[in-house]
Amino acid sequence: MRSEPRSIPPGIDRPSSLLVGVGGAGCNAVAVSEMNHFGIISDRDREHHDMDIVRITPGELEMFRTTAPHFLTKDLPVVRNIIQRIDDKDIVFIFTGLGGETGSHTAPVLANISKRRAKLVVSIVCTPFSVEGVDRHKHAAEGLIKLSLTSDLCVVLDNDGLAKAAPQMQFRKAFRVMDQVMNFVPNEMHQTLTKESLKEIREHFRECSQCRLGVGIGRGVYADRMALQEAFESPWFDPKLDKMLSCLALFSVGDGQGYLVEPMLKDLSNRVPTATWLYAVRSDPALEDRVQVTLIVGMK
Ligand SMILES: Nc1nc2c(ncn2[C@@H]2O[C@H](COP(=O)(O)OP(=O)(O)OP(=O)(O)O)[C@@H](O)[C@H]2O)c(=O)[nH]1
Ligand SMILES: [Mg+2]
Repeated sequence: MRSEPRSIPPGIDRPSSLLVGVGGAGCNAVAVSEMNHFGIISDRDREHHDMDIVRITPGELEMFRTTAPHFLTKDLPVVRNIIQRIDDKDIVFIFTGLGGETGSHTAPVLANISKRRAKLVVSIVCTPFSVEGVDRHKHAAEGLIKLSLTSDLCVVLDNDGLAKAAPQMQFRKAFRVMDQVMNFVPNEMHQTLTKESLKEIREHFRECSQCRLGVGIGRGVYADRMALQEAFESPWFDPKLDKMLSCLALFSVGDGQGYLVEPMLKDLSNRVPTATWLYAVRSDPALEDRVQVTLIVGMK
């Protein structure tokens, strides 16, 4: 049965948000953010980031790998250390590259700790390139199962999507692009959601195990169609239409472009009549005559 998209009531009470990068990739991705952030990295990782860092010892990492997140107690110094940083935040965004040991095994622990304190826990993860080897994929698969159980939303971006879109791109460049794309989620959610809406968002995605991300920008006469087309053709946007369950559309519109939202909502319900859509709109004069749409699509 088809349902009309529901608007998140606009408000001025913005949530307090915190980004946490876990492991080398996660820290690289949060490092480009202007939002409040810190990193969690293992002792053996020699990378230096110009940010607040919590170090994990090999013993702690082994405990995270072998213990279900909800069995870890807050008596552990490292857990207390993390709690201190996330206490009183409304949304905790967790960034990690699955496949390494630190990110794959620590991110679910962090999500579990955050879920008891924050109103919303959103994980944004990338999965390894196919060529990265069996061990990486094994850690990634283990981490993803735990993370989708412990996060309210778990947005998964497959690195292979980027390889398909730009096959000649070097790993290092591809990672920098991925860092930017991952940041769309906190940037847009922080600026469009209100504190009061977070409970509704959490309920909306309750039945979804994973989410996909599509981002598009349009301008000119067909700005609305262009933006949606681009979002649906994003390299990381591969959900099967019949598996799309609960979706969130975040629109940013330039001056005087607000009238484009309604046709875009119609288009969305026509493309995926079986999904339930929530949406929010913000105006951003810097976009001028452009309109940007960010789709977070939850799947069964
Ligand atoms: N977006 C992004 N992804 C990366 C980057 N570096 C690595 N990756 C991806 O993230 C996965 C995990 O790598 P790391 O972050 O180095 O692993 P880690 O969590 O630090 O774990 P260990 O080093 O094994 O303790 C890799 O398999 C790559 O697919 C990066 O700078 N940015
Ligand atoms: Mg590492």
